[in-house]
Amino acid sequence: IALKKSIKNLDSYTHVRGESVYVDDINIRQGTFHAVVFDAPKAHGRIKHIDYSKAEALNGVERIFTYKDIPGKNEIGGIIPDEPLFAEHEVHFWGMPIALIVAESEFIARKARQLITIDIEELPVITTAKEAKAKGSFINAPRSFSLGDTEKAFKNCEYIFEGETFSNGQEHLYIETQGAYAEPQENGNIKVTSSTQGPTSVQKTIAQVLGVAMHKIEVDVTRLGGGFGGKEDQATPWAVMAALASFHLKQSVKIILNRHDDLRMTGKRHPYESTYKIGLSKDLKILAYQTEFLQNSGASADLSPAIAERTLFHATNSYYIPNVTTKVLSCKTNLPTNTAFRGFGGPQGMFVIESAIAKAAHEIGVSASQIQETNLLEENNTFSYGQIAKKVEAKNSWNSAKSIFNIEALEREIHSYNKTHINFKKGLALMPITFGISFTNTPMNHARALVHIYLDGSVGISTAAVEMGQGVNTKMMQIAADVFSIPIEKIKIETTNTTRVANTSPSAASSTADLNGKATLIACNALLERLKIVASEALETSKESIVLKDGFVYHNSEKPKLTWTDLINKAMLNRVALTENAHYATPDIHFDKSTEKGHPFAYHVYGTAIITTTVDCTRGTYEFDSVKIVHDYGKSMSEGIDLGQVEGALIQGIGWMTMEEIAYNDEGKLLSNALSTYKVPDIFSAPKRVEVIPLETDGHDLAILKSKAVGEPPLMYGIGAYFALQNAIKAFNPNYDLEFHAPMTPEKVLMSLYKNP
Ligand code: LUZ
Ligand code: MOS
Repeated sequence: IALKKSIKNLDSYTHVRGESVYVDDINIRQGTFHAVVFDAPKAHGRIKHIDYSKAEALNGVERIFTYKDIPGKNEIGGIIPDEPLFAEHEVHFWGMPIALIVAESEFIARKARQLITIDIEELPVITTAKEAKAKGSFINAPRSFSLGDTEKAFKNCEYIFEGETFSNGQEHLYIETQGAYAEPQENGNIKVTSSTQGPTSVQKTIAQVLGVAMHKIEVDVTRLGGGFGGKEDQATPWAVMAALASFHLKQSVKIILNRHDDLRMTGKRHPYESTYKIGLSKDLKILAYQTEFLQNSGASADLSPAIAERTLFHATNSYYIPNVTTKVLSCKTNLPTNTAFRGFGGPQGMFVIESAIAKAAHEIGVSASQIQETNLLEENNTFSYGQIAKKVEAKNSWNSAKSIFNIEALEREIHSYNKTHINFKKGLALMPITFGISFTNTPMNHARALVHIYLDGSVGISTAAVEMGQGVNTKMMQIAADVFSIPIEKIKIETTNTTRVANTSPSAASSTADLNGKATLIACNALLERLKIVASEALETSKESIVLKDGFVYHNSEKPKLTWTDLINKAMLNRVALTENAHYATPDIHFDKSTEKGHPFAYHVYGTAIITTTVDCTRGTYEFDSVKIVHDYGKSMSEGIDLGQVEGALIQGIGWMTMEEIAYNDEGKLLSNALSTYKVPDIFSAPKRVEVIPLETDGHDLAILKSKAVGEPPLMYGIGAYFALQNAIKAFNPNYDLEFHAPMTPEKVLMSLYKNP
């Protein structure tokens, strides 16, 4: 069966019927308790006293758990052990968990929460990365990448520009909020259903907090209602809390954060304050580039060090710059611990280089696209981290976008529109992207698959992949269907479960389909080889002449000799193993942190977007007229799913750059704490037209069936939205002094339109 590239995400059938199961939909056991978190009402301070007595006395409250009830370690940090599950004597952010209230119902637990009183001696609050830097408040040591000799190169530059940029955080807004359900099993074992991207880290952390062996904890995931990185690390605490309560009470415990609690207690994309210095030659070659990124990490490390690292990896986006010095500081503040978010620090880095280019273009008096085009990455260029760029598609995607979408005509159209309109102005920007695929932490790049063929010929597959709407389960089915040449209906993807596939990396880094798909492919191919031997014996022919096609076994003729089910029956009678367990680890990748050089990425994904906008210059409001993209899918194995990823990521990127505005006050309290004050793009603010043309390329051998990773890269097309708006503002207000402070909200657009007129 040739791959059905037009396949739909198979989850869509249960989604539209409301039959898809999320944590909150599980049939709960009789006697299940419900839990609500009591959290810090101040961003920084010493806990003087907490009075739980009234809450404990409330009818229906079973028990309140604090750090004192932890039998193992009060520690949930991943990369650095600096994060308690429950605050002990100090609180470090507004929303930091202090206790877990367990009651007969969520309603009662919430009521009890209101009865708790707390006395906190307040300490100084840091909310910005700059303040943290000034006070020497850091998560870890700074990191720095360098290539060439930046200092010397600046001496030879015709133009040098310096400036500052800011990009704000971003709320994940997964539709399914954080949650978990813990059920006690016999012998003190616990099964936890979690809405997590990383079942193994949930399992490991529960074991650590409870002080038990990992094999006592089973973590199961059916699917997530969105993750976007927000559940790579931060699904863990809620699962640990449910497990802790279940451990003590010997009862099932369920916790589902409501939207308010989720918004207040969980971290977001990291805000970055950055400075840049860019140097260009007379013919617009970028000769030197220097940056310092201040990452607002929040109260503890979480994934911040890895995210900071990816900022450095993507600091030059799609450009070759021979002399680069980049530095990143992970700044410890009193905000909720910021975390993974689609792009993982890459977008933050790319926004700075695009800002530097926009600034240079403005000052020199050329268009930014001239500078972008002049510096696009070419084959065998070196990235600042030492990897040699291979199979580069930067120019190919750029030139294709320009010609396919007729950029000259678009530019002429905009020019004449702006000439004839006074109160409305249009702007256009091009946004090339280059994104590295692999976990930057090399040891994480592995996965396993467990494939059973049942005796009726149906197939069950378990992997480490977590389905979170991205369609990875459909891709796994396609792989098995392709290898066995059987219809997709014969294949089932099991839940992601730590007892079937152990020691897994999270579903993240756009790599889930590649890693788990390769493992599935290896397992299926091993079974196929075995089955071909069975067939060749049954048909008394050579193994090489056996072909499986469309559910039948053939050899040397058009007539099928056996059905797939006959073949499986014969294999059973011959006592041949119909189960295979396969392991895949990405070859060829390595990175040496002592030199900050290596070959960390299996491959890169490329593409170019052209974004156009119309600004209402009386109101500051805007629309995106169109986004036209040429994207490098490699050889897409599921065109609809991949297109969905591009569209979703693009709009999420535009939201980050233009309308999603996270606000904390100086005391560290989240102001944008509801969906009435935090706006994500809806159908009305989505671009009026989105066109995505696949770039014709060979794909890459390290991509599953040459179908390149698609989850994160297209988010960064959204960065172009900022610069399209800026160009429209410039058309109205030539005296506008460029600022690089995202998001570019309508308020900010309005102010910019009338600044120094
Ligand atoms: N998660 C992670 C990621 O742990 N390492 C990565 O390199 C990464 N990249 C993107 C998204 N999540
Ligand atoms: Mo992620 S930002 O969990 O790939």
